[in-house]
Amino acid sequence: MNFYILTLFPEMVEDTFHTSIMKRAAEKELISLTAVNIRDFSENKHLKVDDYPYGGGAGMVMQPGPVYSAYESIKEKAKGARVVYMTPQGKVFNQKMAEEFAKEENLIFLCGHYEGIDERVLEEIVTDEVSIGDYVLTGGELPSLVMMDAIGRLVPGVLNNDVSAEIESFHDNLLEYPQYTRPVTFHDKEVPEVLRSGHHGNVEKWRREQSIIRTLKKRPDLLADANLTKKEKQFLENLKRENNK
Ligand code: 6GU
Repeated sequence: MNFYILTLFPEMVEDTFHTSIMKRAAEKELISLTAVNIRDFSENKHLKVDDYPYGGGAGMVMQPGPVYSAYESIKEKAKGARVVYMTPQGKVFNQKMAEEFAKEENLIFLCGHYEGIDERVLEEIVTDEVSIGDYVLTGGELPSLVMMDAIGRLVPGVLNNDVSAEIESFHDNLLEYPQYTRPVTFHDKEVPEVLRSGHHGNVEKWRREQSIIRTLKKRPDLLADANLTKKEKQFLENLKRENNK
């Protein structure tokens, strides 16, 4: 997976990206990041890339020329890549979208700043508009880092344990079950007996049930799209009935 990012703050993205698991994945050449500084394509001797909005109003708008030239500088290498514009007006990012984007070979992220980017260049190059939630940030850099982390960890080989990407939170639209490690007793609380029993089937069943219990308690909205067996649906109905007593 090759990520490209068009930004006014390349160091911010590169430094954060090249940390921990993504750093190791980049060293293994499973993923790569190319940050393009939009300012390098300024058409102005002061390296300005923004100007006042036509029609008036607060703030500055990023000019179309430098954004387009930055895009052109990588478009051959990133052949056929989707161009993801990070904006609070976009579709709200979720795990399903991460899984879809993870199938791509190249992805280009476009990060705006100030009051936004001239509409004409957006119309020309953007294929997807994505937001990371209903709040406003100062730029698209943090959102694109969020997306690259969520997508990068799905690339085969990036996580040590290749099953862990599947069984974590949001697999089957359920939250993750509780985890325990040594010691057996901490502050008078014991690790559940079933996890120490060595009975694989019972452990699996207990974990699935805990996932359902947790999802019902913390994120009941997820259950509408959860992948449950007939038995698990019955278990969920019993839980709801118990809760209503
Ligand atoms: Cl993608 N950009 C900005 N500027 N703010 C956001 C966002 C994106 N997602 C949530 N808030």
